[in-house]
Amino acid sequence: MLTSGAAVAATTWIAPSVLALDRVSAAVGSCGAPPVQIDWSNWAGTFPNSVTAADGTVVTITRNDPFNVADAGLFGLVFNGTTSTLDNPIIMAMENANNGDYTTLTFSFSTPVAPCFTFLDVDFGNGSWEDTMLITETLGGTPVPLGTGDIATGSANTVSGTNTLVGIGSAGNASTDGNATVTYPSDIDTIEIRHRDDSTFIGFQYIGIHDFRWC
Ligand SMILES: [Ca+2]
Ligand SMILES: [Ca+2]
Repeated sequence: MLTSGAAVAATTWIAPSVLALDRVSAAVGSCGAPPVQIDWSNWAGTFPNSVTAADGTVVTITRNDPFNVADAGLFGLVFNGTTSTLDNPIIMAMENANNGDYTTLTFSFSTPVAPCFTFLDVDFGNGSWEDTMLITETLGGTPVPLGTGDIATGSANTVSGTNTLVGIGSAGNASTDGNATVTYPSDIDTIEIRHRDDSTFIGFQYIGIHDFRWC
């Protein structure tokens, strides 16, 4: 069960970040036109530690839980259902113990690609959780910057600082308010996604990562 989403936030519609039209062709909450290369539904209920994409690219996934805060029954596993309107996302879930605790998922690609994918439920509960995503990527070991224009935010999150997406409002489990789509402007071969909480809240929080697409 994914129970941390608060009641649907109220709302004033907030314009998503402006994107170059050749980067993303769909609205917030869904990755654009490139074909689905990895549909996580094929690994529902499991941790997909190594997968072969539709085009043959092999993607290896590793989990890191340096503070021992991950929810063992959810962290890195593909959710067996639909949440935030999208089916079968990989879940990052934790019960942080101290301000700044985090978990990490690292995706390593056998050949460089420029993927896009949608985060689910990156949100903030007033006086409780604050999902903070530090997204770093490299090509041959060299960092590839992820600019503000490369992340189409939802109304419950915003880009805050370099490669950082942070929750600013609560998103219900059936809404797209906490969804945000990342589109890489150039090739990468490694993506590290760190789920952190900078609030003093101690308790359960989660985010999701939907299908990977690239041309
Ligand atoms: Ca799917
Ligand atoms: Ca969340």
